[in-house]
Amino acid sequence: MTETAKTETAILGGGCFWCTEAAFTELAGVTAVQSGYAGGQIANPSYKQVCTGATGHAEVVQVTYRPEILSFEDLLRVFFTIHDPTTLNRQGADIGTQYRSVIFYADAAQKAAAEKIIAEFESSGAWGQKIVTELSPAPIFYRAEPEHDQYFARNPYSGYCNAVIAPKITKLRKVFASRLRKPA
Ligand code: MHO
Repeated sequence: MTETAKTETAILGGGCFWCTEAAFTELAGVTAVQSGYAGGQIANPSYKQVCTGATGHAEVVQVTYRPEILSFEDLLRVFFTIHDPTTLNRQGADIGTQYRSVIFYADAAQKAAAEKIIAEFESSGAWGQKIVTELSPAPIFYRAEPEHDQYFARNPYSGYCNAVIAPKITKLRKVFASRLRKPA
């Protein structure tokens, strides 16, 4: 009889979800990454609605991971490396509350871990400025439309993917080489 491996989930917003989905998918210990929306005022928002910034949702990913392989703290270290947590409601050219940096924590342990890793990155001076990442209890997560699934994998040469996502993936592979999933 095989035992089902224990998994946990985290909801993280680090700007455009095509980017964060692509990055987290590369990590060993991550079993699923789903793009979606969280933290806004209406139920079942569409991409078009979220893009206006008017609904209050952030673009997020729901990451399912095996904590004995990848701890929540290590997942956050990746999170704080692959997006800029110092620009309020903005990632590069993407501007608006839908691109805010946010950790929607599932419980008190995730909240405490988030506070710890934020302090770690602030004191290391990695970003040189104050971290503005929002920390809020996890609200309802709404899946994004299927056309956003594996967006980078399916559209690697589109202008945005090439200009914005590819450099993040390059950084991830360099900084977290030892944490990448082994090729199948
Ligand atoms: N500014 C980009 C963002 C993509 S992202 C999934 C675009 O509109 O293509 O929000």
